[in-house]
Amino acid sequence: MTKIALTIAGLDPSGGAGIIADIKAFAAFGCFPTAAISSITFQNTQGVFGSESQSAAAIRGQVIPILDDYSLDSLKTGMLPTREIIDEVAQIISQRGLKNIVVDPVVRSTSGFDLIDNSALSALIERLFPLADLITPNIPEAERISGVAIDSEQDIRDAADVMREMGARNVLIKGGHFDRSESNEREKKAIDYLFLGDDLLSFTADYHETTATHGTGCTLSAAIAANLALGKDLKESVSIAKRFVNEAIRTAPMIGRGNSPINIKPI
Ligand code: PXL
Repeated sequence: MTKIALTIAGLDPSGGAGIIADIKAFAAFGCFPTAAISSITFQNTQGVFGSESQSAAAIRGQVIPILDDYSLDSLKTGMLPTREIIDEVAQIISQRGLKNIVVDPVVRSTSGFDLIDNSALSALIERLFPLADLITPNIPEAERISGVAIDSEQDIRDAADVMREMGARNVLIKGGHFDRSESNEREKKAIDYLFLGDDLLSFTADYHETTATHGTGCTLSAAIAANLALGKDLKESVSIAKRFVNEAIRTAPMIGRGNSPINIKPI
């Protein structure tokens, strides 16, 4: 049985992040990819130079015909730049009873471009967190959402608690952005923290000192959604996706003049 995954996310025309990364990740796990564009961004490996958000009607116009035609096995959301888009996506999820929802709370690009405004961020928290099976903030995102400054593992727990109080059932905080200035164990490891209900699980991978990181967040959440579509549970999906992204970073093609896209391919 072919499993079908949908991404609602931004278009990065240079191919590293957003829906192109999501589609590649879905396909790498054998899922049939579908995609709706929330925003057309203007960017390359060196930075994001602007974006044009789609209207809520354009989101509905793209997504409803897909849902009328296919039975969806999972949904991943990425960059959702406006409150109107977020309200529309939340309404579609509720109305259609969609399952296996991974929300990547995309806040800003690595190069510092704000991909979402404050009003949209509060809509994301209020409307989408309660509908998500998993949210996948990185450390800067977890800090902006929770208001907790993260310098330690305890801070990560505190930030996760705040986000769970906001309505997120399960939270994956990605440790790739941890400050590595002090030499300790974390210096050589990329640790992700999965708060699964009341349990905390950590996933450790070798940290690669590299600039080839463009698209890692998108790819991870899409790979988790793909594995949920295949019927894996959340813990196994995160574990498989983490290894997948780590390998994609390790074998990145080093193209472009900035942060190279990672190598999203079947393993
Ligand atoms: O990694 C965050 C992200 C998500 N989606 C799109 C992006 C970016 C970062 O640049 O461009 C479309």
